[in-house]
Amino acid sequence: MARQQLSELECHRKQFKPTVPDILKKGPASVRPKLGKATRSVAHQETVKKLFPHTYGMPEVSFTVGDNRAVGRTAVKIAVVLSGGQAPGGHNVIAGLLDGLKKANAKNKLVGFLGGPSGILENSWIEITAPLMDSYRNTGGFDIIQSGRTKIESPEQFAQAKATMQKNGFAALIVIGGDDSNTNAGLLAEYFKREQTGISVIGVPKTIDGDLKNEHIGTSFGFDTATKIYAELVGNICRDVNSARKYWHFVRLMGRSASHITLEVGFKTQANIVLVGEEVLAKKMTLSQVVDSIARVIVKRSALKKHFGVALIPEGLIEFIPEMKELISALNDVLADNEALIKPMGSVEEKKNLVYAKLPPALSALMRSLPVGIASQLMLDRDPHGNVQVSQIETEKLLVEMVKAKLDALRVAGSFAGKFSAITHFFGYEGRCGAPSNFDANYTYALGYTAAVLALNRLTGYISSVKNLLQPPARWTCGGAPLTTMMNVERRKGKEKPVILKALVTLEGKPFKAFAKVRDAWAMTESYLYPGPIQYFGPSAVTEMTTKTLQYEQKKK
Ligand code: FBP
Repeated sequence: MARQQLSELECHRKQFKPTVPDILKKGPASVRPKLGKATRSVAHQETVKKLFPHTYGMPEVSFTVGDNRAVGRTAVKIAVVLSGGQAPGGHNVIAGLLDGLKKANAKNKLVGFLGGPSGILENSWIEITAPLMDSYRNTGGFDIIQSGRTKIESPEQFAQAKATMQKNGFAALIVIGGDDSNTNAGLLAEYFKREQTGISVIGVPKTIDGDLKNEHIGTSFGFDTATKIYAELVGNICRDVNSARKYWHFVRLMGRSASHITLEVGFKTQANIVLVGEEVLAKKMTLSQVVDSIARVIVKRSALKKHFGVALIPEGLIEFIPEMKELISALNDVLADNEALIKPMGSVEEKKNLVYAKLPPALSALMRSLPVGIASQLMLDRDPHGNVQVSQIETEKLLVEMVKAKLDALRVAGSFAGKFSAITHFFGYEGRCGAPSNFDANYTYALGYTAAVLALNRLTGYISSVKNLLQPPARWTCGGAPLTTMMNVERRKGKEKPVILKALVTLEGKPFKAFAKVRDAWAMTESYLYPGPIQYFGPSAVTEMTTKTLQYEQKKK
């Protein structure tokens, strides 16, 4: 249903007209997809080729100007689905899609599956009409059709997806999702082609985590807005810290595995400590080495009478610490193998004792060394598959408790005489549904419009690719990249699976190198930056600003 009541900002924001890349301005009928070179997957080429016999090796597609009136001749119905975690800009992808489709032929229809991929299986959808769309333009969230994390995996589910698409006469499915959802889009495209359905599947790169990127995707949408929201909050904390000068704030930031969000927020605020999970892994650091590295900064600052500071911790840190990863995996096995024994146990203590006895001695000792609350959390918070829910572990609290213990030991040894009073935060959901920044509003609209052009041209197995992102939006280039080019083979749940390669922070990458040069200065000083709230109106220097990550990665020098 169209939303009746809008906030003041939403009313004004509704008027915002995304800048359409020049190539798309005259609509799908004036865009010709130009086929480039044949492609290959990033790794494991032979295996990926075997798994995708119908869609492997397809050429890259770039859009050029040209008469293409055929795309609007027959009216089509196209379906869209939002998959996985929310990311600012999802509604504008749908707006771009709708506008692209209607521009090609006013009789074209767009429908949205409800509640994520489960909507495909349950044949649950609504039509995205113009009035409905208009009340969601330039807004955050995925509430227009909601999202979900159901994975279409089994042969029965694939057949069900095909049945739904065919029964309703949908010519294409647009999957807006992260690496896993786009992997699924690639598998569906392959299946639909094998079954000769003629149904296209096109992906759109979404995730605040920023880890779905490669030579075809400069950034996933939502990263820009989410990091701006977190940076505003962290900047405010930095200013509070610098005013009160009595607390250390430990802030965990979302990002299931990659540390891009934390690094970007680090650039935007210049907090004293910025942990990067990928560096911890590269250096094979133990938990106690991570704790020591934090304690060192606290001790040094306290020697300057600075008993305060801000530390940023990526959500995925735990899994980058090799021994913790090992512990979590062993714990998953022990919990699964002993479920019958554990289930009837009354107290957590009883359960813990059993687990301590079953774990290999070194891991048992590690688990015993963890603060009581965290050890219990490891035992209790399990996902539907029975695995430890790593994203629920309060790493910021774990680190504060362990740092406290370390500082106490240093105090006894006479090497620390300062104060340490810590406050913890977790910023995650706060950033996922914010109103998209101008960058994300423009980018998502262009991604959606591009997806419409790809689908109208009956291409399949492609992801919408909008490039040249450091230029003004009018100069962005548009096209598609085959999903198979991004795939490699990884072990998932004990089986070899083709998956889109996740882009982690690399220590050789320009963003990390830039950070490594300045982090010591950030540690000892109060060079905090206060980015403030996202600006939607006003000088372009603030309204059109992109991320430091994108700038470091894409600037020529
Ligand atoms: P996507 O990769 O699906 O975009 O989701 C990312 C994310 O926001 C992570 O940052 C976070 O760890 C996770 O989702 C939280 O998931 P949930 O919404 O299921 O709690």
